[in-house]
Amino acid sequence: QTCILIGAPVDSGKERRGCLMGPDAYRVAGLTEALEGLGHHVQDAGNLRPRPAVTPGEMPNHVHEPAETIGWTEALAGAAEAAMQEGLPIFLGGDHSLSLGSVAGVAMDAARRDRPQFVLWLDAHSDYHTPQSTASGNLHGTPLGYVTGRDGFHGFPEVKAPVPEENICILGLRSVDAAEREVLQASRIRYADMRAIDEAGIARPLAAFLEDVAKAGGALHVSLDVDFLDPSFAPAVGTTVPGGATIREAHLVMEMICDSGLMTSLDLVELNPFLDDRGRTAQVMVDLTASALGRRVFDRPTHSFAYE
Ligand code: DIR
Ligand code: MN
Ligand code: MN
Ligand code: MN
Repeated sequence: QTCILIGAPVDSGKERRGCLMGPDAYRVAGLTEALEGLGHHVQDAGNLRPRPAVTPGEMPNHVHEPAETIGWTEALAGAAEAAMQEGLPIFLGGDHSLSLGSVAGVAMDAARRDRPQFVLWLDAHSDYHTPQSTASGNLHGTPLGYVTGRDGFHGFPEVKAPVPEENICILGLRSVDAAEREVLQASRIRYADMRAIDEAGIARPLAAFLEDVAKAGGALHVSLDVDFLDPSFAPAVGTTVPGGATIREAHLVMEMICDSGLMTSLDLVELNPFLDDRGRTAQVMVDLTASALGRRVFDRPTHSFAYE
């Protein structure tokens, strides 16, 4: 298959700088070579630039750099929708605010094809804030709020194809703000926090979700935040939270995604190469991407979504 690498050096979604170096770190870590080695055709589209910053409408004062994030959202939504015609886009972040645009754009493409859009969110955080509910003012905590059509994103492009809450699954949660917890629990978004994963394993909730995507004939966007992973082997992220997914849990998720054949687009987000240790986090992210796109030890002769 054709993989389209879209560099998105977005750094406006939070205070701490450095994610703008992410796209080049993935290139240096050998993403193209890894995917070509698996037989894919790789097209590196280079790095995107944001549309000129526009003054947002009513935005709470503590919201950090809304104008720049609006510019990125416009650019990314357009690029995402266009890339879906050509192959499987891989968005090289950049912080997680890039997903306001990437998810909005791929969902537009799915809507035009009359396919339901599904989203798998691999993250320590639920990223379900609005500009009104965020305490930090960091818009990297808002992409799921935006793409589901929550109110308050004044000045952002209108979300023409909102993703239904029940089509979203979050795995890896261990840091959920009070204001998000209430709305998340009241929503139809499904999620497994790290305790649930400890108790039942990560394969069960993922298999159940993939089965629903398959039954619905859906398009599947996967959004992989570096902080989904335990910081002991993925330290290059501004918001480390101990107790994350192990390297094997993360590879299992990617291998199951690959076996399902359902993934249609992918975000790699929150890598901050300035905080990395000899490139090891970038390398782990490249290896996980390779697992999602076919790297394996042995083929599994039959695959099933059932983990009963
Ligand atoms: C936090 C951090 N919940 C916030 N969010 C992060 O600022 O709203 N998401 N790091 O991945
Ligand atoms: Mn900033
Ligand atoms: Mn995130
Ligand atoms: Mn996170």
